[in-house]
Amino acid sequence: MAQPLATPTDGPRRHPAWGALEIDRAQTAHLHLRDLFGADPARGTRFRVSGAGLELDYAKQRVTDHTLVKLVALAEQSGLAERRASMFAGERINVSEDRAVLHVALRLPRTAHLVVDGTDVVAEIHTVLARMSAFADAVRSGAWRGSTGKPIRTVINIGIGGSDLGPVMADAALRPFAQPGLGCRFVSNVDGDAILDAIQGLDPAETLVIVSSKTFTTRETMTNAHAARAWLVDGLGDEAAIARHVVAVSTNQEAIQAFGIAPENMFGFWDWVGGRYSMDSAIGLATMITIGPEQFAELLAGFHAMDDHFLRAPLAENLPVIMGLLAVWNRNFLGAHTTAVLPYSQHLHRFPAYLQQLTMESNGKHVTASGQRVDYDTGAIYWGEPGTNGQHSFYQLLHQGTTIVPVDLIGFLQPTTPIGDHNEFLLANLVAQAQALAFGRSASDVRAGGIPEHLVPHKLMDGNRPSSVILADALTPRTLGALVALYEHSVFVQSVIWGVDAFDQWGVELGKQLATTIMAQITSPKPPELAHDSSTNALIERIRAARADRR
Ligand code: G6Q
Repeated sequence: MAQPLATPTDGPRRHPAWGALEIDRAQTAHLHLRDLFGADPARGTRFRVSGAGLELDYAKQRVTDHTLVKLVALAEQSGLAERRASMFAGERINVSEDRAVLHVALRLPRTAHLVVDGTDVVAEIHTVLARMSAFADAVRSGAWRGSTGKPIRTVINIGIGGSDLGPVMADAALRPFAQPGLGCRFVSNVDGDAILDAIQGLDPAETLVIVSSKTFTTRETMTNAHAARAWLVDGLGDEAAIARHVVAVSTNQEAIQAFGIAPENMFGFWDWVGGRYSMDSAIGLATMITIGPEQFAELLAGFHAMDDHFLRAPLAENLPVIMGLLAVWNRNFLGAHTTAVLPYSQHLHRFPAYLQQLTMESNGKHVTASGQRVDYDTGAIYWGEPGTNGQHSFYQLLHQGTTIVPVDLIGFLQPTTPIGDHNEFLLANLVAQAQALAFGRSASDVRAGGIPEHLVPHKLMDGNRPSSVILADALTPRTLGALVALYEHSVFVQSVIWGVDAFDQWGVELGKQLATTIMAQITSPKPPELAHDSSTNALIERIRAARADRR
């Protein structure tokens, strides 16, 4: 029989508030959201916090005032304020990789100072931002010419994971701010279809490729970058043309030079920027070219406003803190395995995918920062789609399925571009979903509608399903920055409570290593000696046979 897990000494069970929350959970388990609202008519206006232009309504979460007090106590006992201070000061809080975690520095104003290891990182950041701005302006204005003298009409960003998901998400989110006539395409997957689709119909003479890779060694990105390079050289008939058509965003200057990109066409960042926290670094170059340096500065200002709120607001009035604590409550005390993020905004259609990396790569951990196995659940599975589309697909399970799925509903009070009553219809649906999830429909309500008795069980809805509503005025660069920073810090809060390192990602290594070996075996001219398990051996043989047939 498996041994029960020992309780890690740096996990949350050591805090009195954890035990108090377990008692709270037992004492409040019978309460329905109908009871909580019935007992407190002011709940809808009291359970709200706002900051950095965002409002969080968490009245429909299954918490009482007592629960909230204990959750805040858990944050205090976990040393959240101290951990937060350490992050903002540039201490090496990514312990397993021995690195500082300083994405918050990327959005500090030019006038700020932050000295890390003897260097003022703010000055360095603004030097890169200034170079990015000059380049973005040149591309946007047409001053930057391709090798044949034509201006750039399309940018292709080649990157994967943290070097792709943020720019892709922002490109969709900020479409109304994009410069007309200047398109942006993204290639991440090593599937040849991805790069072939991206170059489809493009003139190399009017195309700029940004190779975005922190390490500049990622196999997918390098494979796609070489394919793009070959397409450019082939189309422009000249190796030297690369200088006008390929730039790089990376921390690895040597590898960039080896690729043939001149240092002046490289935009750098630092090892203290984690991939999934990098959309506001030079990795945002494609975003900056699309929306322009001024709007990019707005994006950074939104991030910074939320950083400031996170740093200064009291824990009980702090948006990321409240969101992070509610996530812990739902995960560890209500047993929720997943969380759905449902933006009522078509332009945020890639936001759930972006958040999947941010949340799951950060907190999908099985050991604490000191390496002890956890004996409690950590990061939930995040997923989602825009509303109202999701309502016509998976919401059935949210309302009547046998598993509890807390949801974040995100809405904007003003449409980016008004058209009829579309935005009101969107928001009416957002509000209705939160209401239906919370209060459901009782059997007597169903019967009151004159429904045949055999349909009553099908039509009743238990309700008591937790949700939060996040509202902002409009989806602007500033709002987007604040929204991303809200989730970044909420993820950080959860990691502090769980005692895990939110900034490493060792779990992605094994698959990459195995793929290298398997790739060599698939492409080996001689039949390789396969010493894997029988399933893996058979799959490799099958792929080799198909490859041989193709030749
Ligand atoms: C993010 C991860 C990962 C990374 C990609 C791309 O936090 O580290 O998603 O961003 O693997 O890495 P490169 O930017 O080095 O190509």
